[in-house]
Amino acid sequence: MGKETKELLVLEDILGSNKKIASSIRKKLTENGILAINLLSAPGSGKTSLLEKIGQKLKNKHKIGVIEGDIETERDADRIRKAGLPAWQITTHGACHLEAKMLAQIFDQIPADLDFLFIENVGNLVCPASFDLGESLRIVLVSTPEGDDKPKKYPEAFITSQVLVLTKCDLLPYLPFDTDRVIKEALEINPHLKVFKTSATSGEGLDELGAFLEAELKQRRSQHA
Ligand SMILES: Nc1nc2c(ncn2[C@@H]2O[C@H](COP(=O)(O)OP(=O)(O)O)[C@@H](O)[C@H]2O)c(=O)[nH]1
Ligand SMILES: [Mg+2]
Repeated sequence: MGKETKELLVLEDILGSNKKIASSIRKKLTENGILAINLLSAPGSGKTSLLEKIGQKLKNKHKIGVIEGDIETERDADRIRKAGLPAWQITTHGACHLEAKMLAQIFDQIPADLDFLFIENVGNLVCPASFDLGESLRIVLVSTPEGDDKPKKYPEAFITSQVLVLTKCDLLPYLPFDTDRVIKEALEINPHLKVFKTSATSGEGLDELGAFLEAELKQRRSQHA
């Protein structure tokens, strides 16, 4: 067997076992009526800031938990706790993405009566796209300073997501970022993407995103009932 074939078989094995664990996580979350949301994007694109703000909006009406994925440190979980939300940090010690087995290890700490479970993946637009975590909704974020050429360079993240959130839209007056181009490219890759333009700084688009998430929760619960 050639080296490349062996590598492919190992990868298929890892993805296969990840899929099994993810399916059992999804089953438990769905049974408990929890909407789990996996956030994918490059480092620094505004995942934690968005969660701080959207979490504060939703927490008056809903029970929320946040899983934070990072290579090292508890920094993002600390930020989320400061925003008044419970958070669990997973440190991957080098791995560039979260895997379902990492969630399974802390799963018994997650309250069964949550409404929303947000999962902030490791900052990376590539590897996290291949690993199902048992979520019911996947959000890909693109921040305006990253440039408007990203969807076709990193298609997998856009193909596997249901929602595209453009972040840091308050910076648009200062950047050569063509919002229409990004949305057009993203929709060419995945026509089903629901798109939101947001800013954690100005608050733009957060009410709309919050209302969408609440509607998704309601719809999925009624489907499962
Ligand atoms: N101007 C602006 N800066 C933002 C916004 N959201 C986040 N940032 C800044 O971008 C940097 C990275 O944000 P962070 O939430 O840590 O990104 P993450 O690595 O994806 O979690 C921080 O310095 C934030 O203050 C935004 O909406 N507008
Ligand atoms: Mg973060």
